[in-house]
Amino acid sequence: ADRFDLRPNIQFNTRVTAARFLEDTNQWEVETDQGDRVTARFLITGIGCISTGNVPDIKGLDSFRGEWYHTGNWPHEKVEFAGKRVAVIGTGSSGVQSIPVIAGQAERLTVFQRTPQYTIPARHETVDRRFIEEEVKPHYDEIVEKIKSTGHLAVQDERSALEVTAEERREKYEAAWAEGGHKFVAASFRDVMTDIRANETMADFIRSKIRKIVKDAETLEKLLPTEHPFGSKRILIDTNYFETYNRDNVELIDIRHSPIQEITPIGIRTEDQEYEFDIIVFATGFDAMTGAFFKMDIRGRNNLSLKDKWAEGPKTYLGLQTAGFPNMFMITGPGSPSVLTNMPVPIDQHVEWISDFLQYMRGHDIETAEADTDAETAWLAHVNEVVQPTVYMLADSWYWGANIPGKPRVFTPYAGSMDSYRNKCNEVADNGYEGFILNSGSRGKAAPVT
Ligand code: NA7
Repeated sequence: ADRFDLRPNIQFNTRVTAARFLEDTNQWEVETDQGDRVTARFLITGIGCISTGNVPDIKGLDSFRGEWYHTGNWPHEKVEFAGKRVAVIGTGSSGVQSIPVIAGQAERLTVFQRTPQYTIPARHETVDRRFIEEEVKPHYDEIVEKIKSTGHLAVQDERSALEVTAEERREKYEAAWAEGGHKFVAASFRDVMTDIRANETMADFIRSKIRKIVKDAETLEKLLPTEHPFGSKRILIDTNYFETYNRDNVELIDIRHSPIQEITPIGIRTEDQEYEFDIIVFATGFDAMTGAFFKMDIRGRNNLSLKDKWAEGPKTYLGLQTAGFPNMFMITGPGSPSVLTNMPVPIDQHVEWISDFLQYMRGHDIETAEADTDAETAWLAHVNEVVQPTVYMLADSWYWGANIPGKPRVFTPYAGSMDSYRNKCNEVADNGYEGFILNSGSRGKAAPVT
């Protein structure tokens, strides 16, 4: 912020509560919780895809006498787990990554699991200076280019997992497991995310690893993921997750078979039993993709609220704009690759694409740009089409909004490749921003640009 002298352009500790498009002046009026009322020609949201925490509506939470936290809203002060009986609800990324850490500090940890997960060792390690100086800096441009096109540096094996021998497959998976991280999939066979039989070879391999790690037979049985394909929910990476269940102070409760009934003043009661806790940690995820939008009252033309427009699921053109909301752009909005690729990549691409569009508008005397409804409908159909051949179809996940009761079941991110998405955006720009209605003219008297 200091290097680029950005501080004068940033207002800290401020929450936007509402934004309204004023049709007579073609301006956005933005309201904040600090009492500001600001007008601007453009409204660009960079509010994150997974930034609104979801604490499930479990009966009795108000009555709990201990402390409780949500992983997405963690306090800045240290939470003291030592000597405490702790519950963690949820085993997504936040669960599998916090469980080993909490287990190392708490007197006793009880994990409430709804769905067993596949997770890959992260193998985090210190990056040494020699690696940065000799292997990264001299190849910086090359690395950036590669990441821009695919989202990662891994080289995918162009073969099918099914066309190699079982021995070759095992060797490849073993090497990838030893290296760890998301490369496990990115550097694997081309069809593990699209062919269920290929996918099953990988799922089997991970289950064999879990079997080797977890010692207690009953706990192992609960931990084995069998009901959804690998990668159909967000792929997780962890440090010592499965190993944690070998500790004496850790217990796993399967709430798929014995659901949580209520939270009591002293703990959690499932169908079978009541457990006592000092601290409950909700690792229960987020109201993803749309939650942060709906926390603001955003209104476009004709006072149409975004919440009403998206009541059946978000509708966007390229995940960059939504029809009826002129000059409002979304960075990594619903319908763009966002969370399905390495986040800095789609953010970077959107920021550059939007900046170019704003310059184009300035250069061509365009007052407002807004997505055309037909283009939006066609894009939505395309987003639905590209997810069909993928394993994402085969599980409930936050990609579908399935973790929030009552949320429409719609696949929100764009499941095509980053490369094809980038090409499409570039093509739209090269064709004079086709699919956008561009109006020129003086304020309030917008006329279509021919
Ligand atoms: P996730 O991936 O949405 O995981 C949430 C976990 O909480 C998951 O295991 C859910 O089980 C469980 N959950 C959600 N609601 C409930 C209720 N009501 N009762 C019991 N269990 C519940 O969120 P994370 O924070 O872990 O990760 C989000 C992203 O952040 C992640 O993908 C990374 O990109 C970083 P389920 O699987 O739905 O049965």
